[in-house]
Amino acid sequence: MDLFAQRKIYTVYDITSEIKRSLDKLGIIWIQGEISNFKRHTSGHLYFSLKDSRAQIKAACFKNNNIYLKFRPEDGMEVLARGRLSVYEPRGDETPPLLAEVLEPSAREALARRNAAAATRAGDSGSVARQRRFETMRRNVALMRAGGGRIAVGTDAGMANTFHGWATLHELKLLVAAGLTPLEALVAATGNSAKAVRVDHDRGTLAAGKIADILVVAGRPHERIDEVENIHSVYIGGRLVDRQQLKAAIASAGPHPLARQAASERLDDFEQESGRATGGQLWVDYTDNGHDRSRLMWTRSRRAANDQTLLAFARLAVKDQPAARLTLPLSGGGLLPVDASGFRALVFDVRGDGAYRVLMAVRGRSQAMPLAAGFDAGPEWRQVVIPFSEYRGDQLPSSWAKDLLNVAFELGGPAGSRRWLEIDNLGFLR
Ligand SMILES: [Ca+2]
Repeated sequence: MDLFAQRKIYTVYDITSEIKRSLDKLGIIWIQGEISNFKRHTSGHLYFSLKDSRAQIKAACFKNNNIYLKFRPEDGMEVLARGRLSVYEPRGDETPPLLAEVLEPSAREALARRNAAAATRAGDSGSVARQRRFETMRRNVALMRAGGGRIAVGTDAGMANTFHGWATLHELKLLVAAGLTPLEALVAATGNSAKAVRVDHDRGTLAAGKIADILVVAGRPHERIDEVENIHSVYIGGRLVDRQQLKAAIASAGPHPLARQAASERLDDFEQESGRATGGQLWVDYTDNGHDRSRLMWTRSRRAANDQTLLAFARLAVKDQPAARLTLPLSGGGLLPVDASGFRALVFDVRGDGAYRVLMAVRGRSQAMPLAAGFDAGPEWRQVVIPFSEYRGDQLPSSWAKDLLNVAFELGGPAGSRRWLEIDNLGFLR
C-alpha cells in the first residue's frame, strides 16, 4: 500500500482558506466573556481578549462599529459581543479571530451597575442599615448551622433586582462566607431544598428513577465554591440544553424561537378528577380591574351521570365594558405556543343567556388585542362551531393559528348585569 498516495498535502494558503471557510459557516455569533488586555488604538479601533475561566480569544472592534458604543469597555467587564470569526490569509495568526460588530454589557453587568447607582442614590445611611441587616442574617445562618438546623436555598425568582439563576449561585458563596462548607452549601441548594418543599422523592439528589434536571460543573465546587459558576452543561428532564443557541436567542431582538407544541383535538371535557383540563392545564379566571370590579364564580357542574361541565356565573361591574373571562392556557403554564393550523374551527357544547365572545391570544401580540369571535347560547345545550375564519383582530398575521397561547370565554354585557355560561366538550375541529 502506498501511504504517500493517501496523504493530502495543503499549501499554507489552502489550509488558511479552509479554516476561513469553516469559520464563515458559523455566521454571526454571540460570545459572552470578560474583557482583558483592552487597548484603544490611536486609529480608533479597539483590541482586547474575551475570556472565561478556561479559555480566551482575541478580538477587535473596528472604529466604524465602536463609535456607537453606549458604554466604556474596560478590563474585567463582562460583555456580550456579536460578530464573526475570521482569519486574514496574509497575516494568519496576527489578526484577532473575533471581529465584533456589536458590544454590550452582559445583563448581569448592567444589573450590577444599576444596583451600584441605586446604592449611591440611597446614600450612606441606607447602605449602613443594609450592611447591618446583612451581617445579622449572616450570623443567623452561622447560629442555625451550629444548632444543627437544616439550611435550604430558596428560589430567587420574583426577587427584585436579582439576576435570576446566577443570584442562587451567588447565594451559595454567601452561605460559605457565613460558615458553611462548600459541600454543605451545595447540599443546601439541592437535597435540602427538595426536602424543604417535599419533592425529594423525585428531585434533589442523583439517583436512578429521579428527574434528571442536572447542572454539570467543571471543577471541584465541593471544595471551592467559586467553581460552581463554571457551568459545563445543563440537562433538563435528561435532555442536554443547547446553551449557545439559548444565549443567541436571549440576545436576539426578535421573539424567542420557542418550540411549538402540536395542538390536541380535545381541550377539555371536564371529566379529569384533578380538575385540570385534558392536557393537564389549569383554567384561569380574569375580571376587569378597579374599585367596582366584576365578580366571577365558576365550578364543575353535572350534565348527566358521569358527565361534567364548567359552569360560570358573573356579576358585571358598574362601568363601561365590564368583563369576566375564563381562560384555558393551551400548554402548561401558557408559555409554549401551540400549533392548531391543522384544524379549522373551535368547537364546544354550550348553554347560557345570550351573546358571548371567544378570545384567542397569539404569541407576539399584546394580550390586550386578542382575536375575537362572537356566539350565542340559550337555555338548551347546543354545539357551537366557530371556524378560524370568523376570528377578527387588527393586523392579524395569516399564520396566527400556528402560534396560539390560550383560549378564553368572555361573559360581557351591560354594567351591573348578571350572566351565566356553561360549557362542555371543548376542542378543535379538523
Ligand atoms: Ca363533560
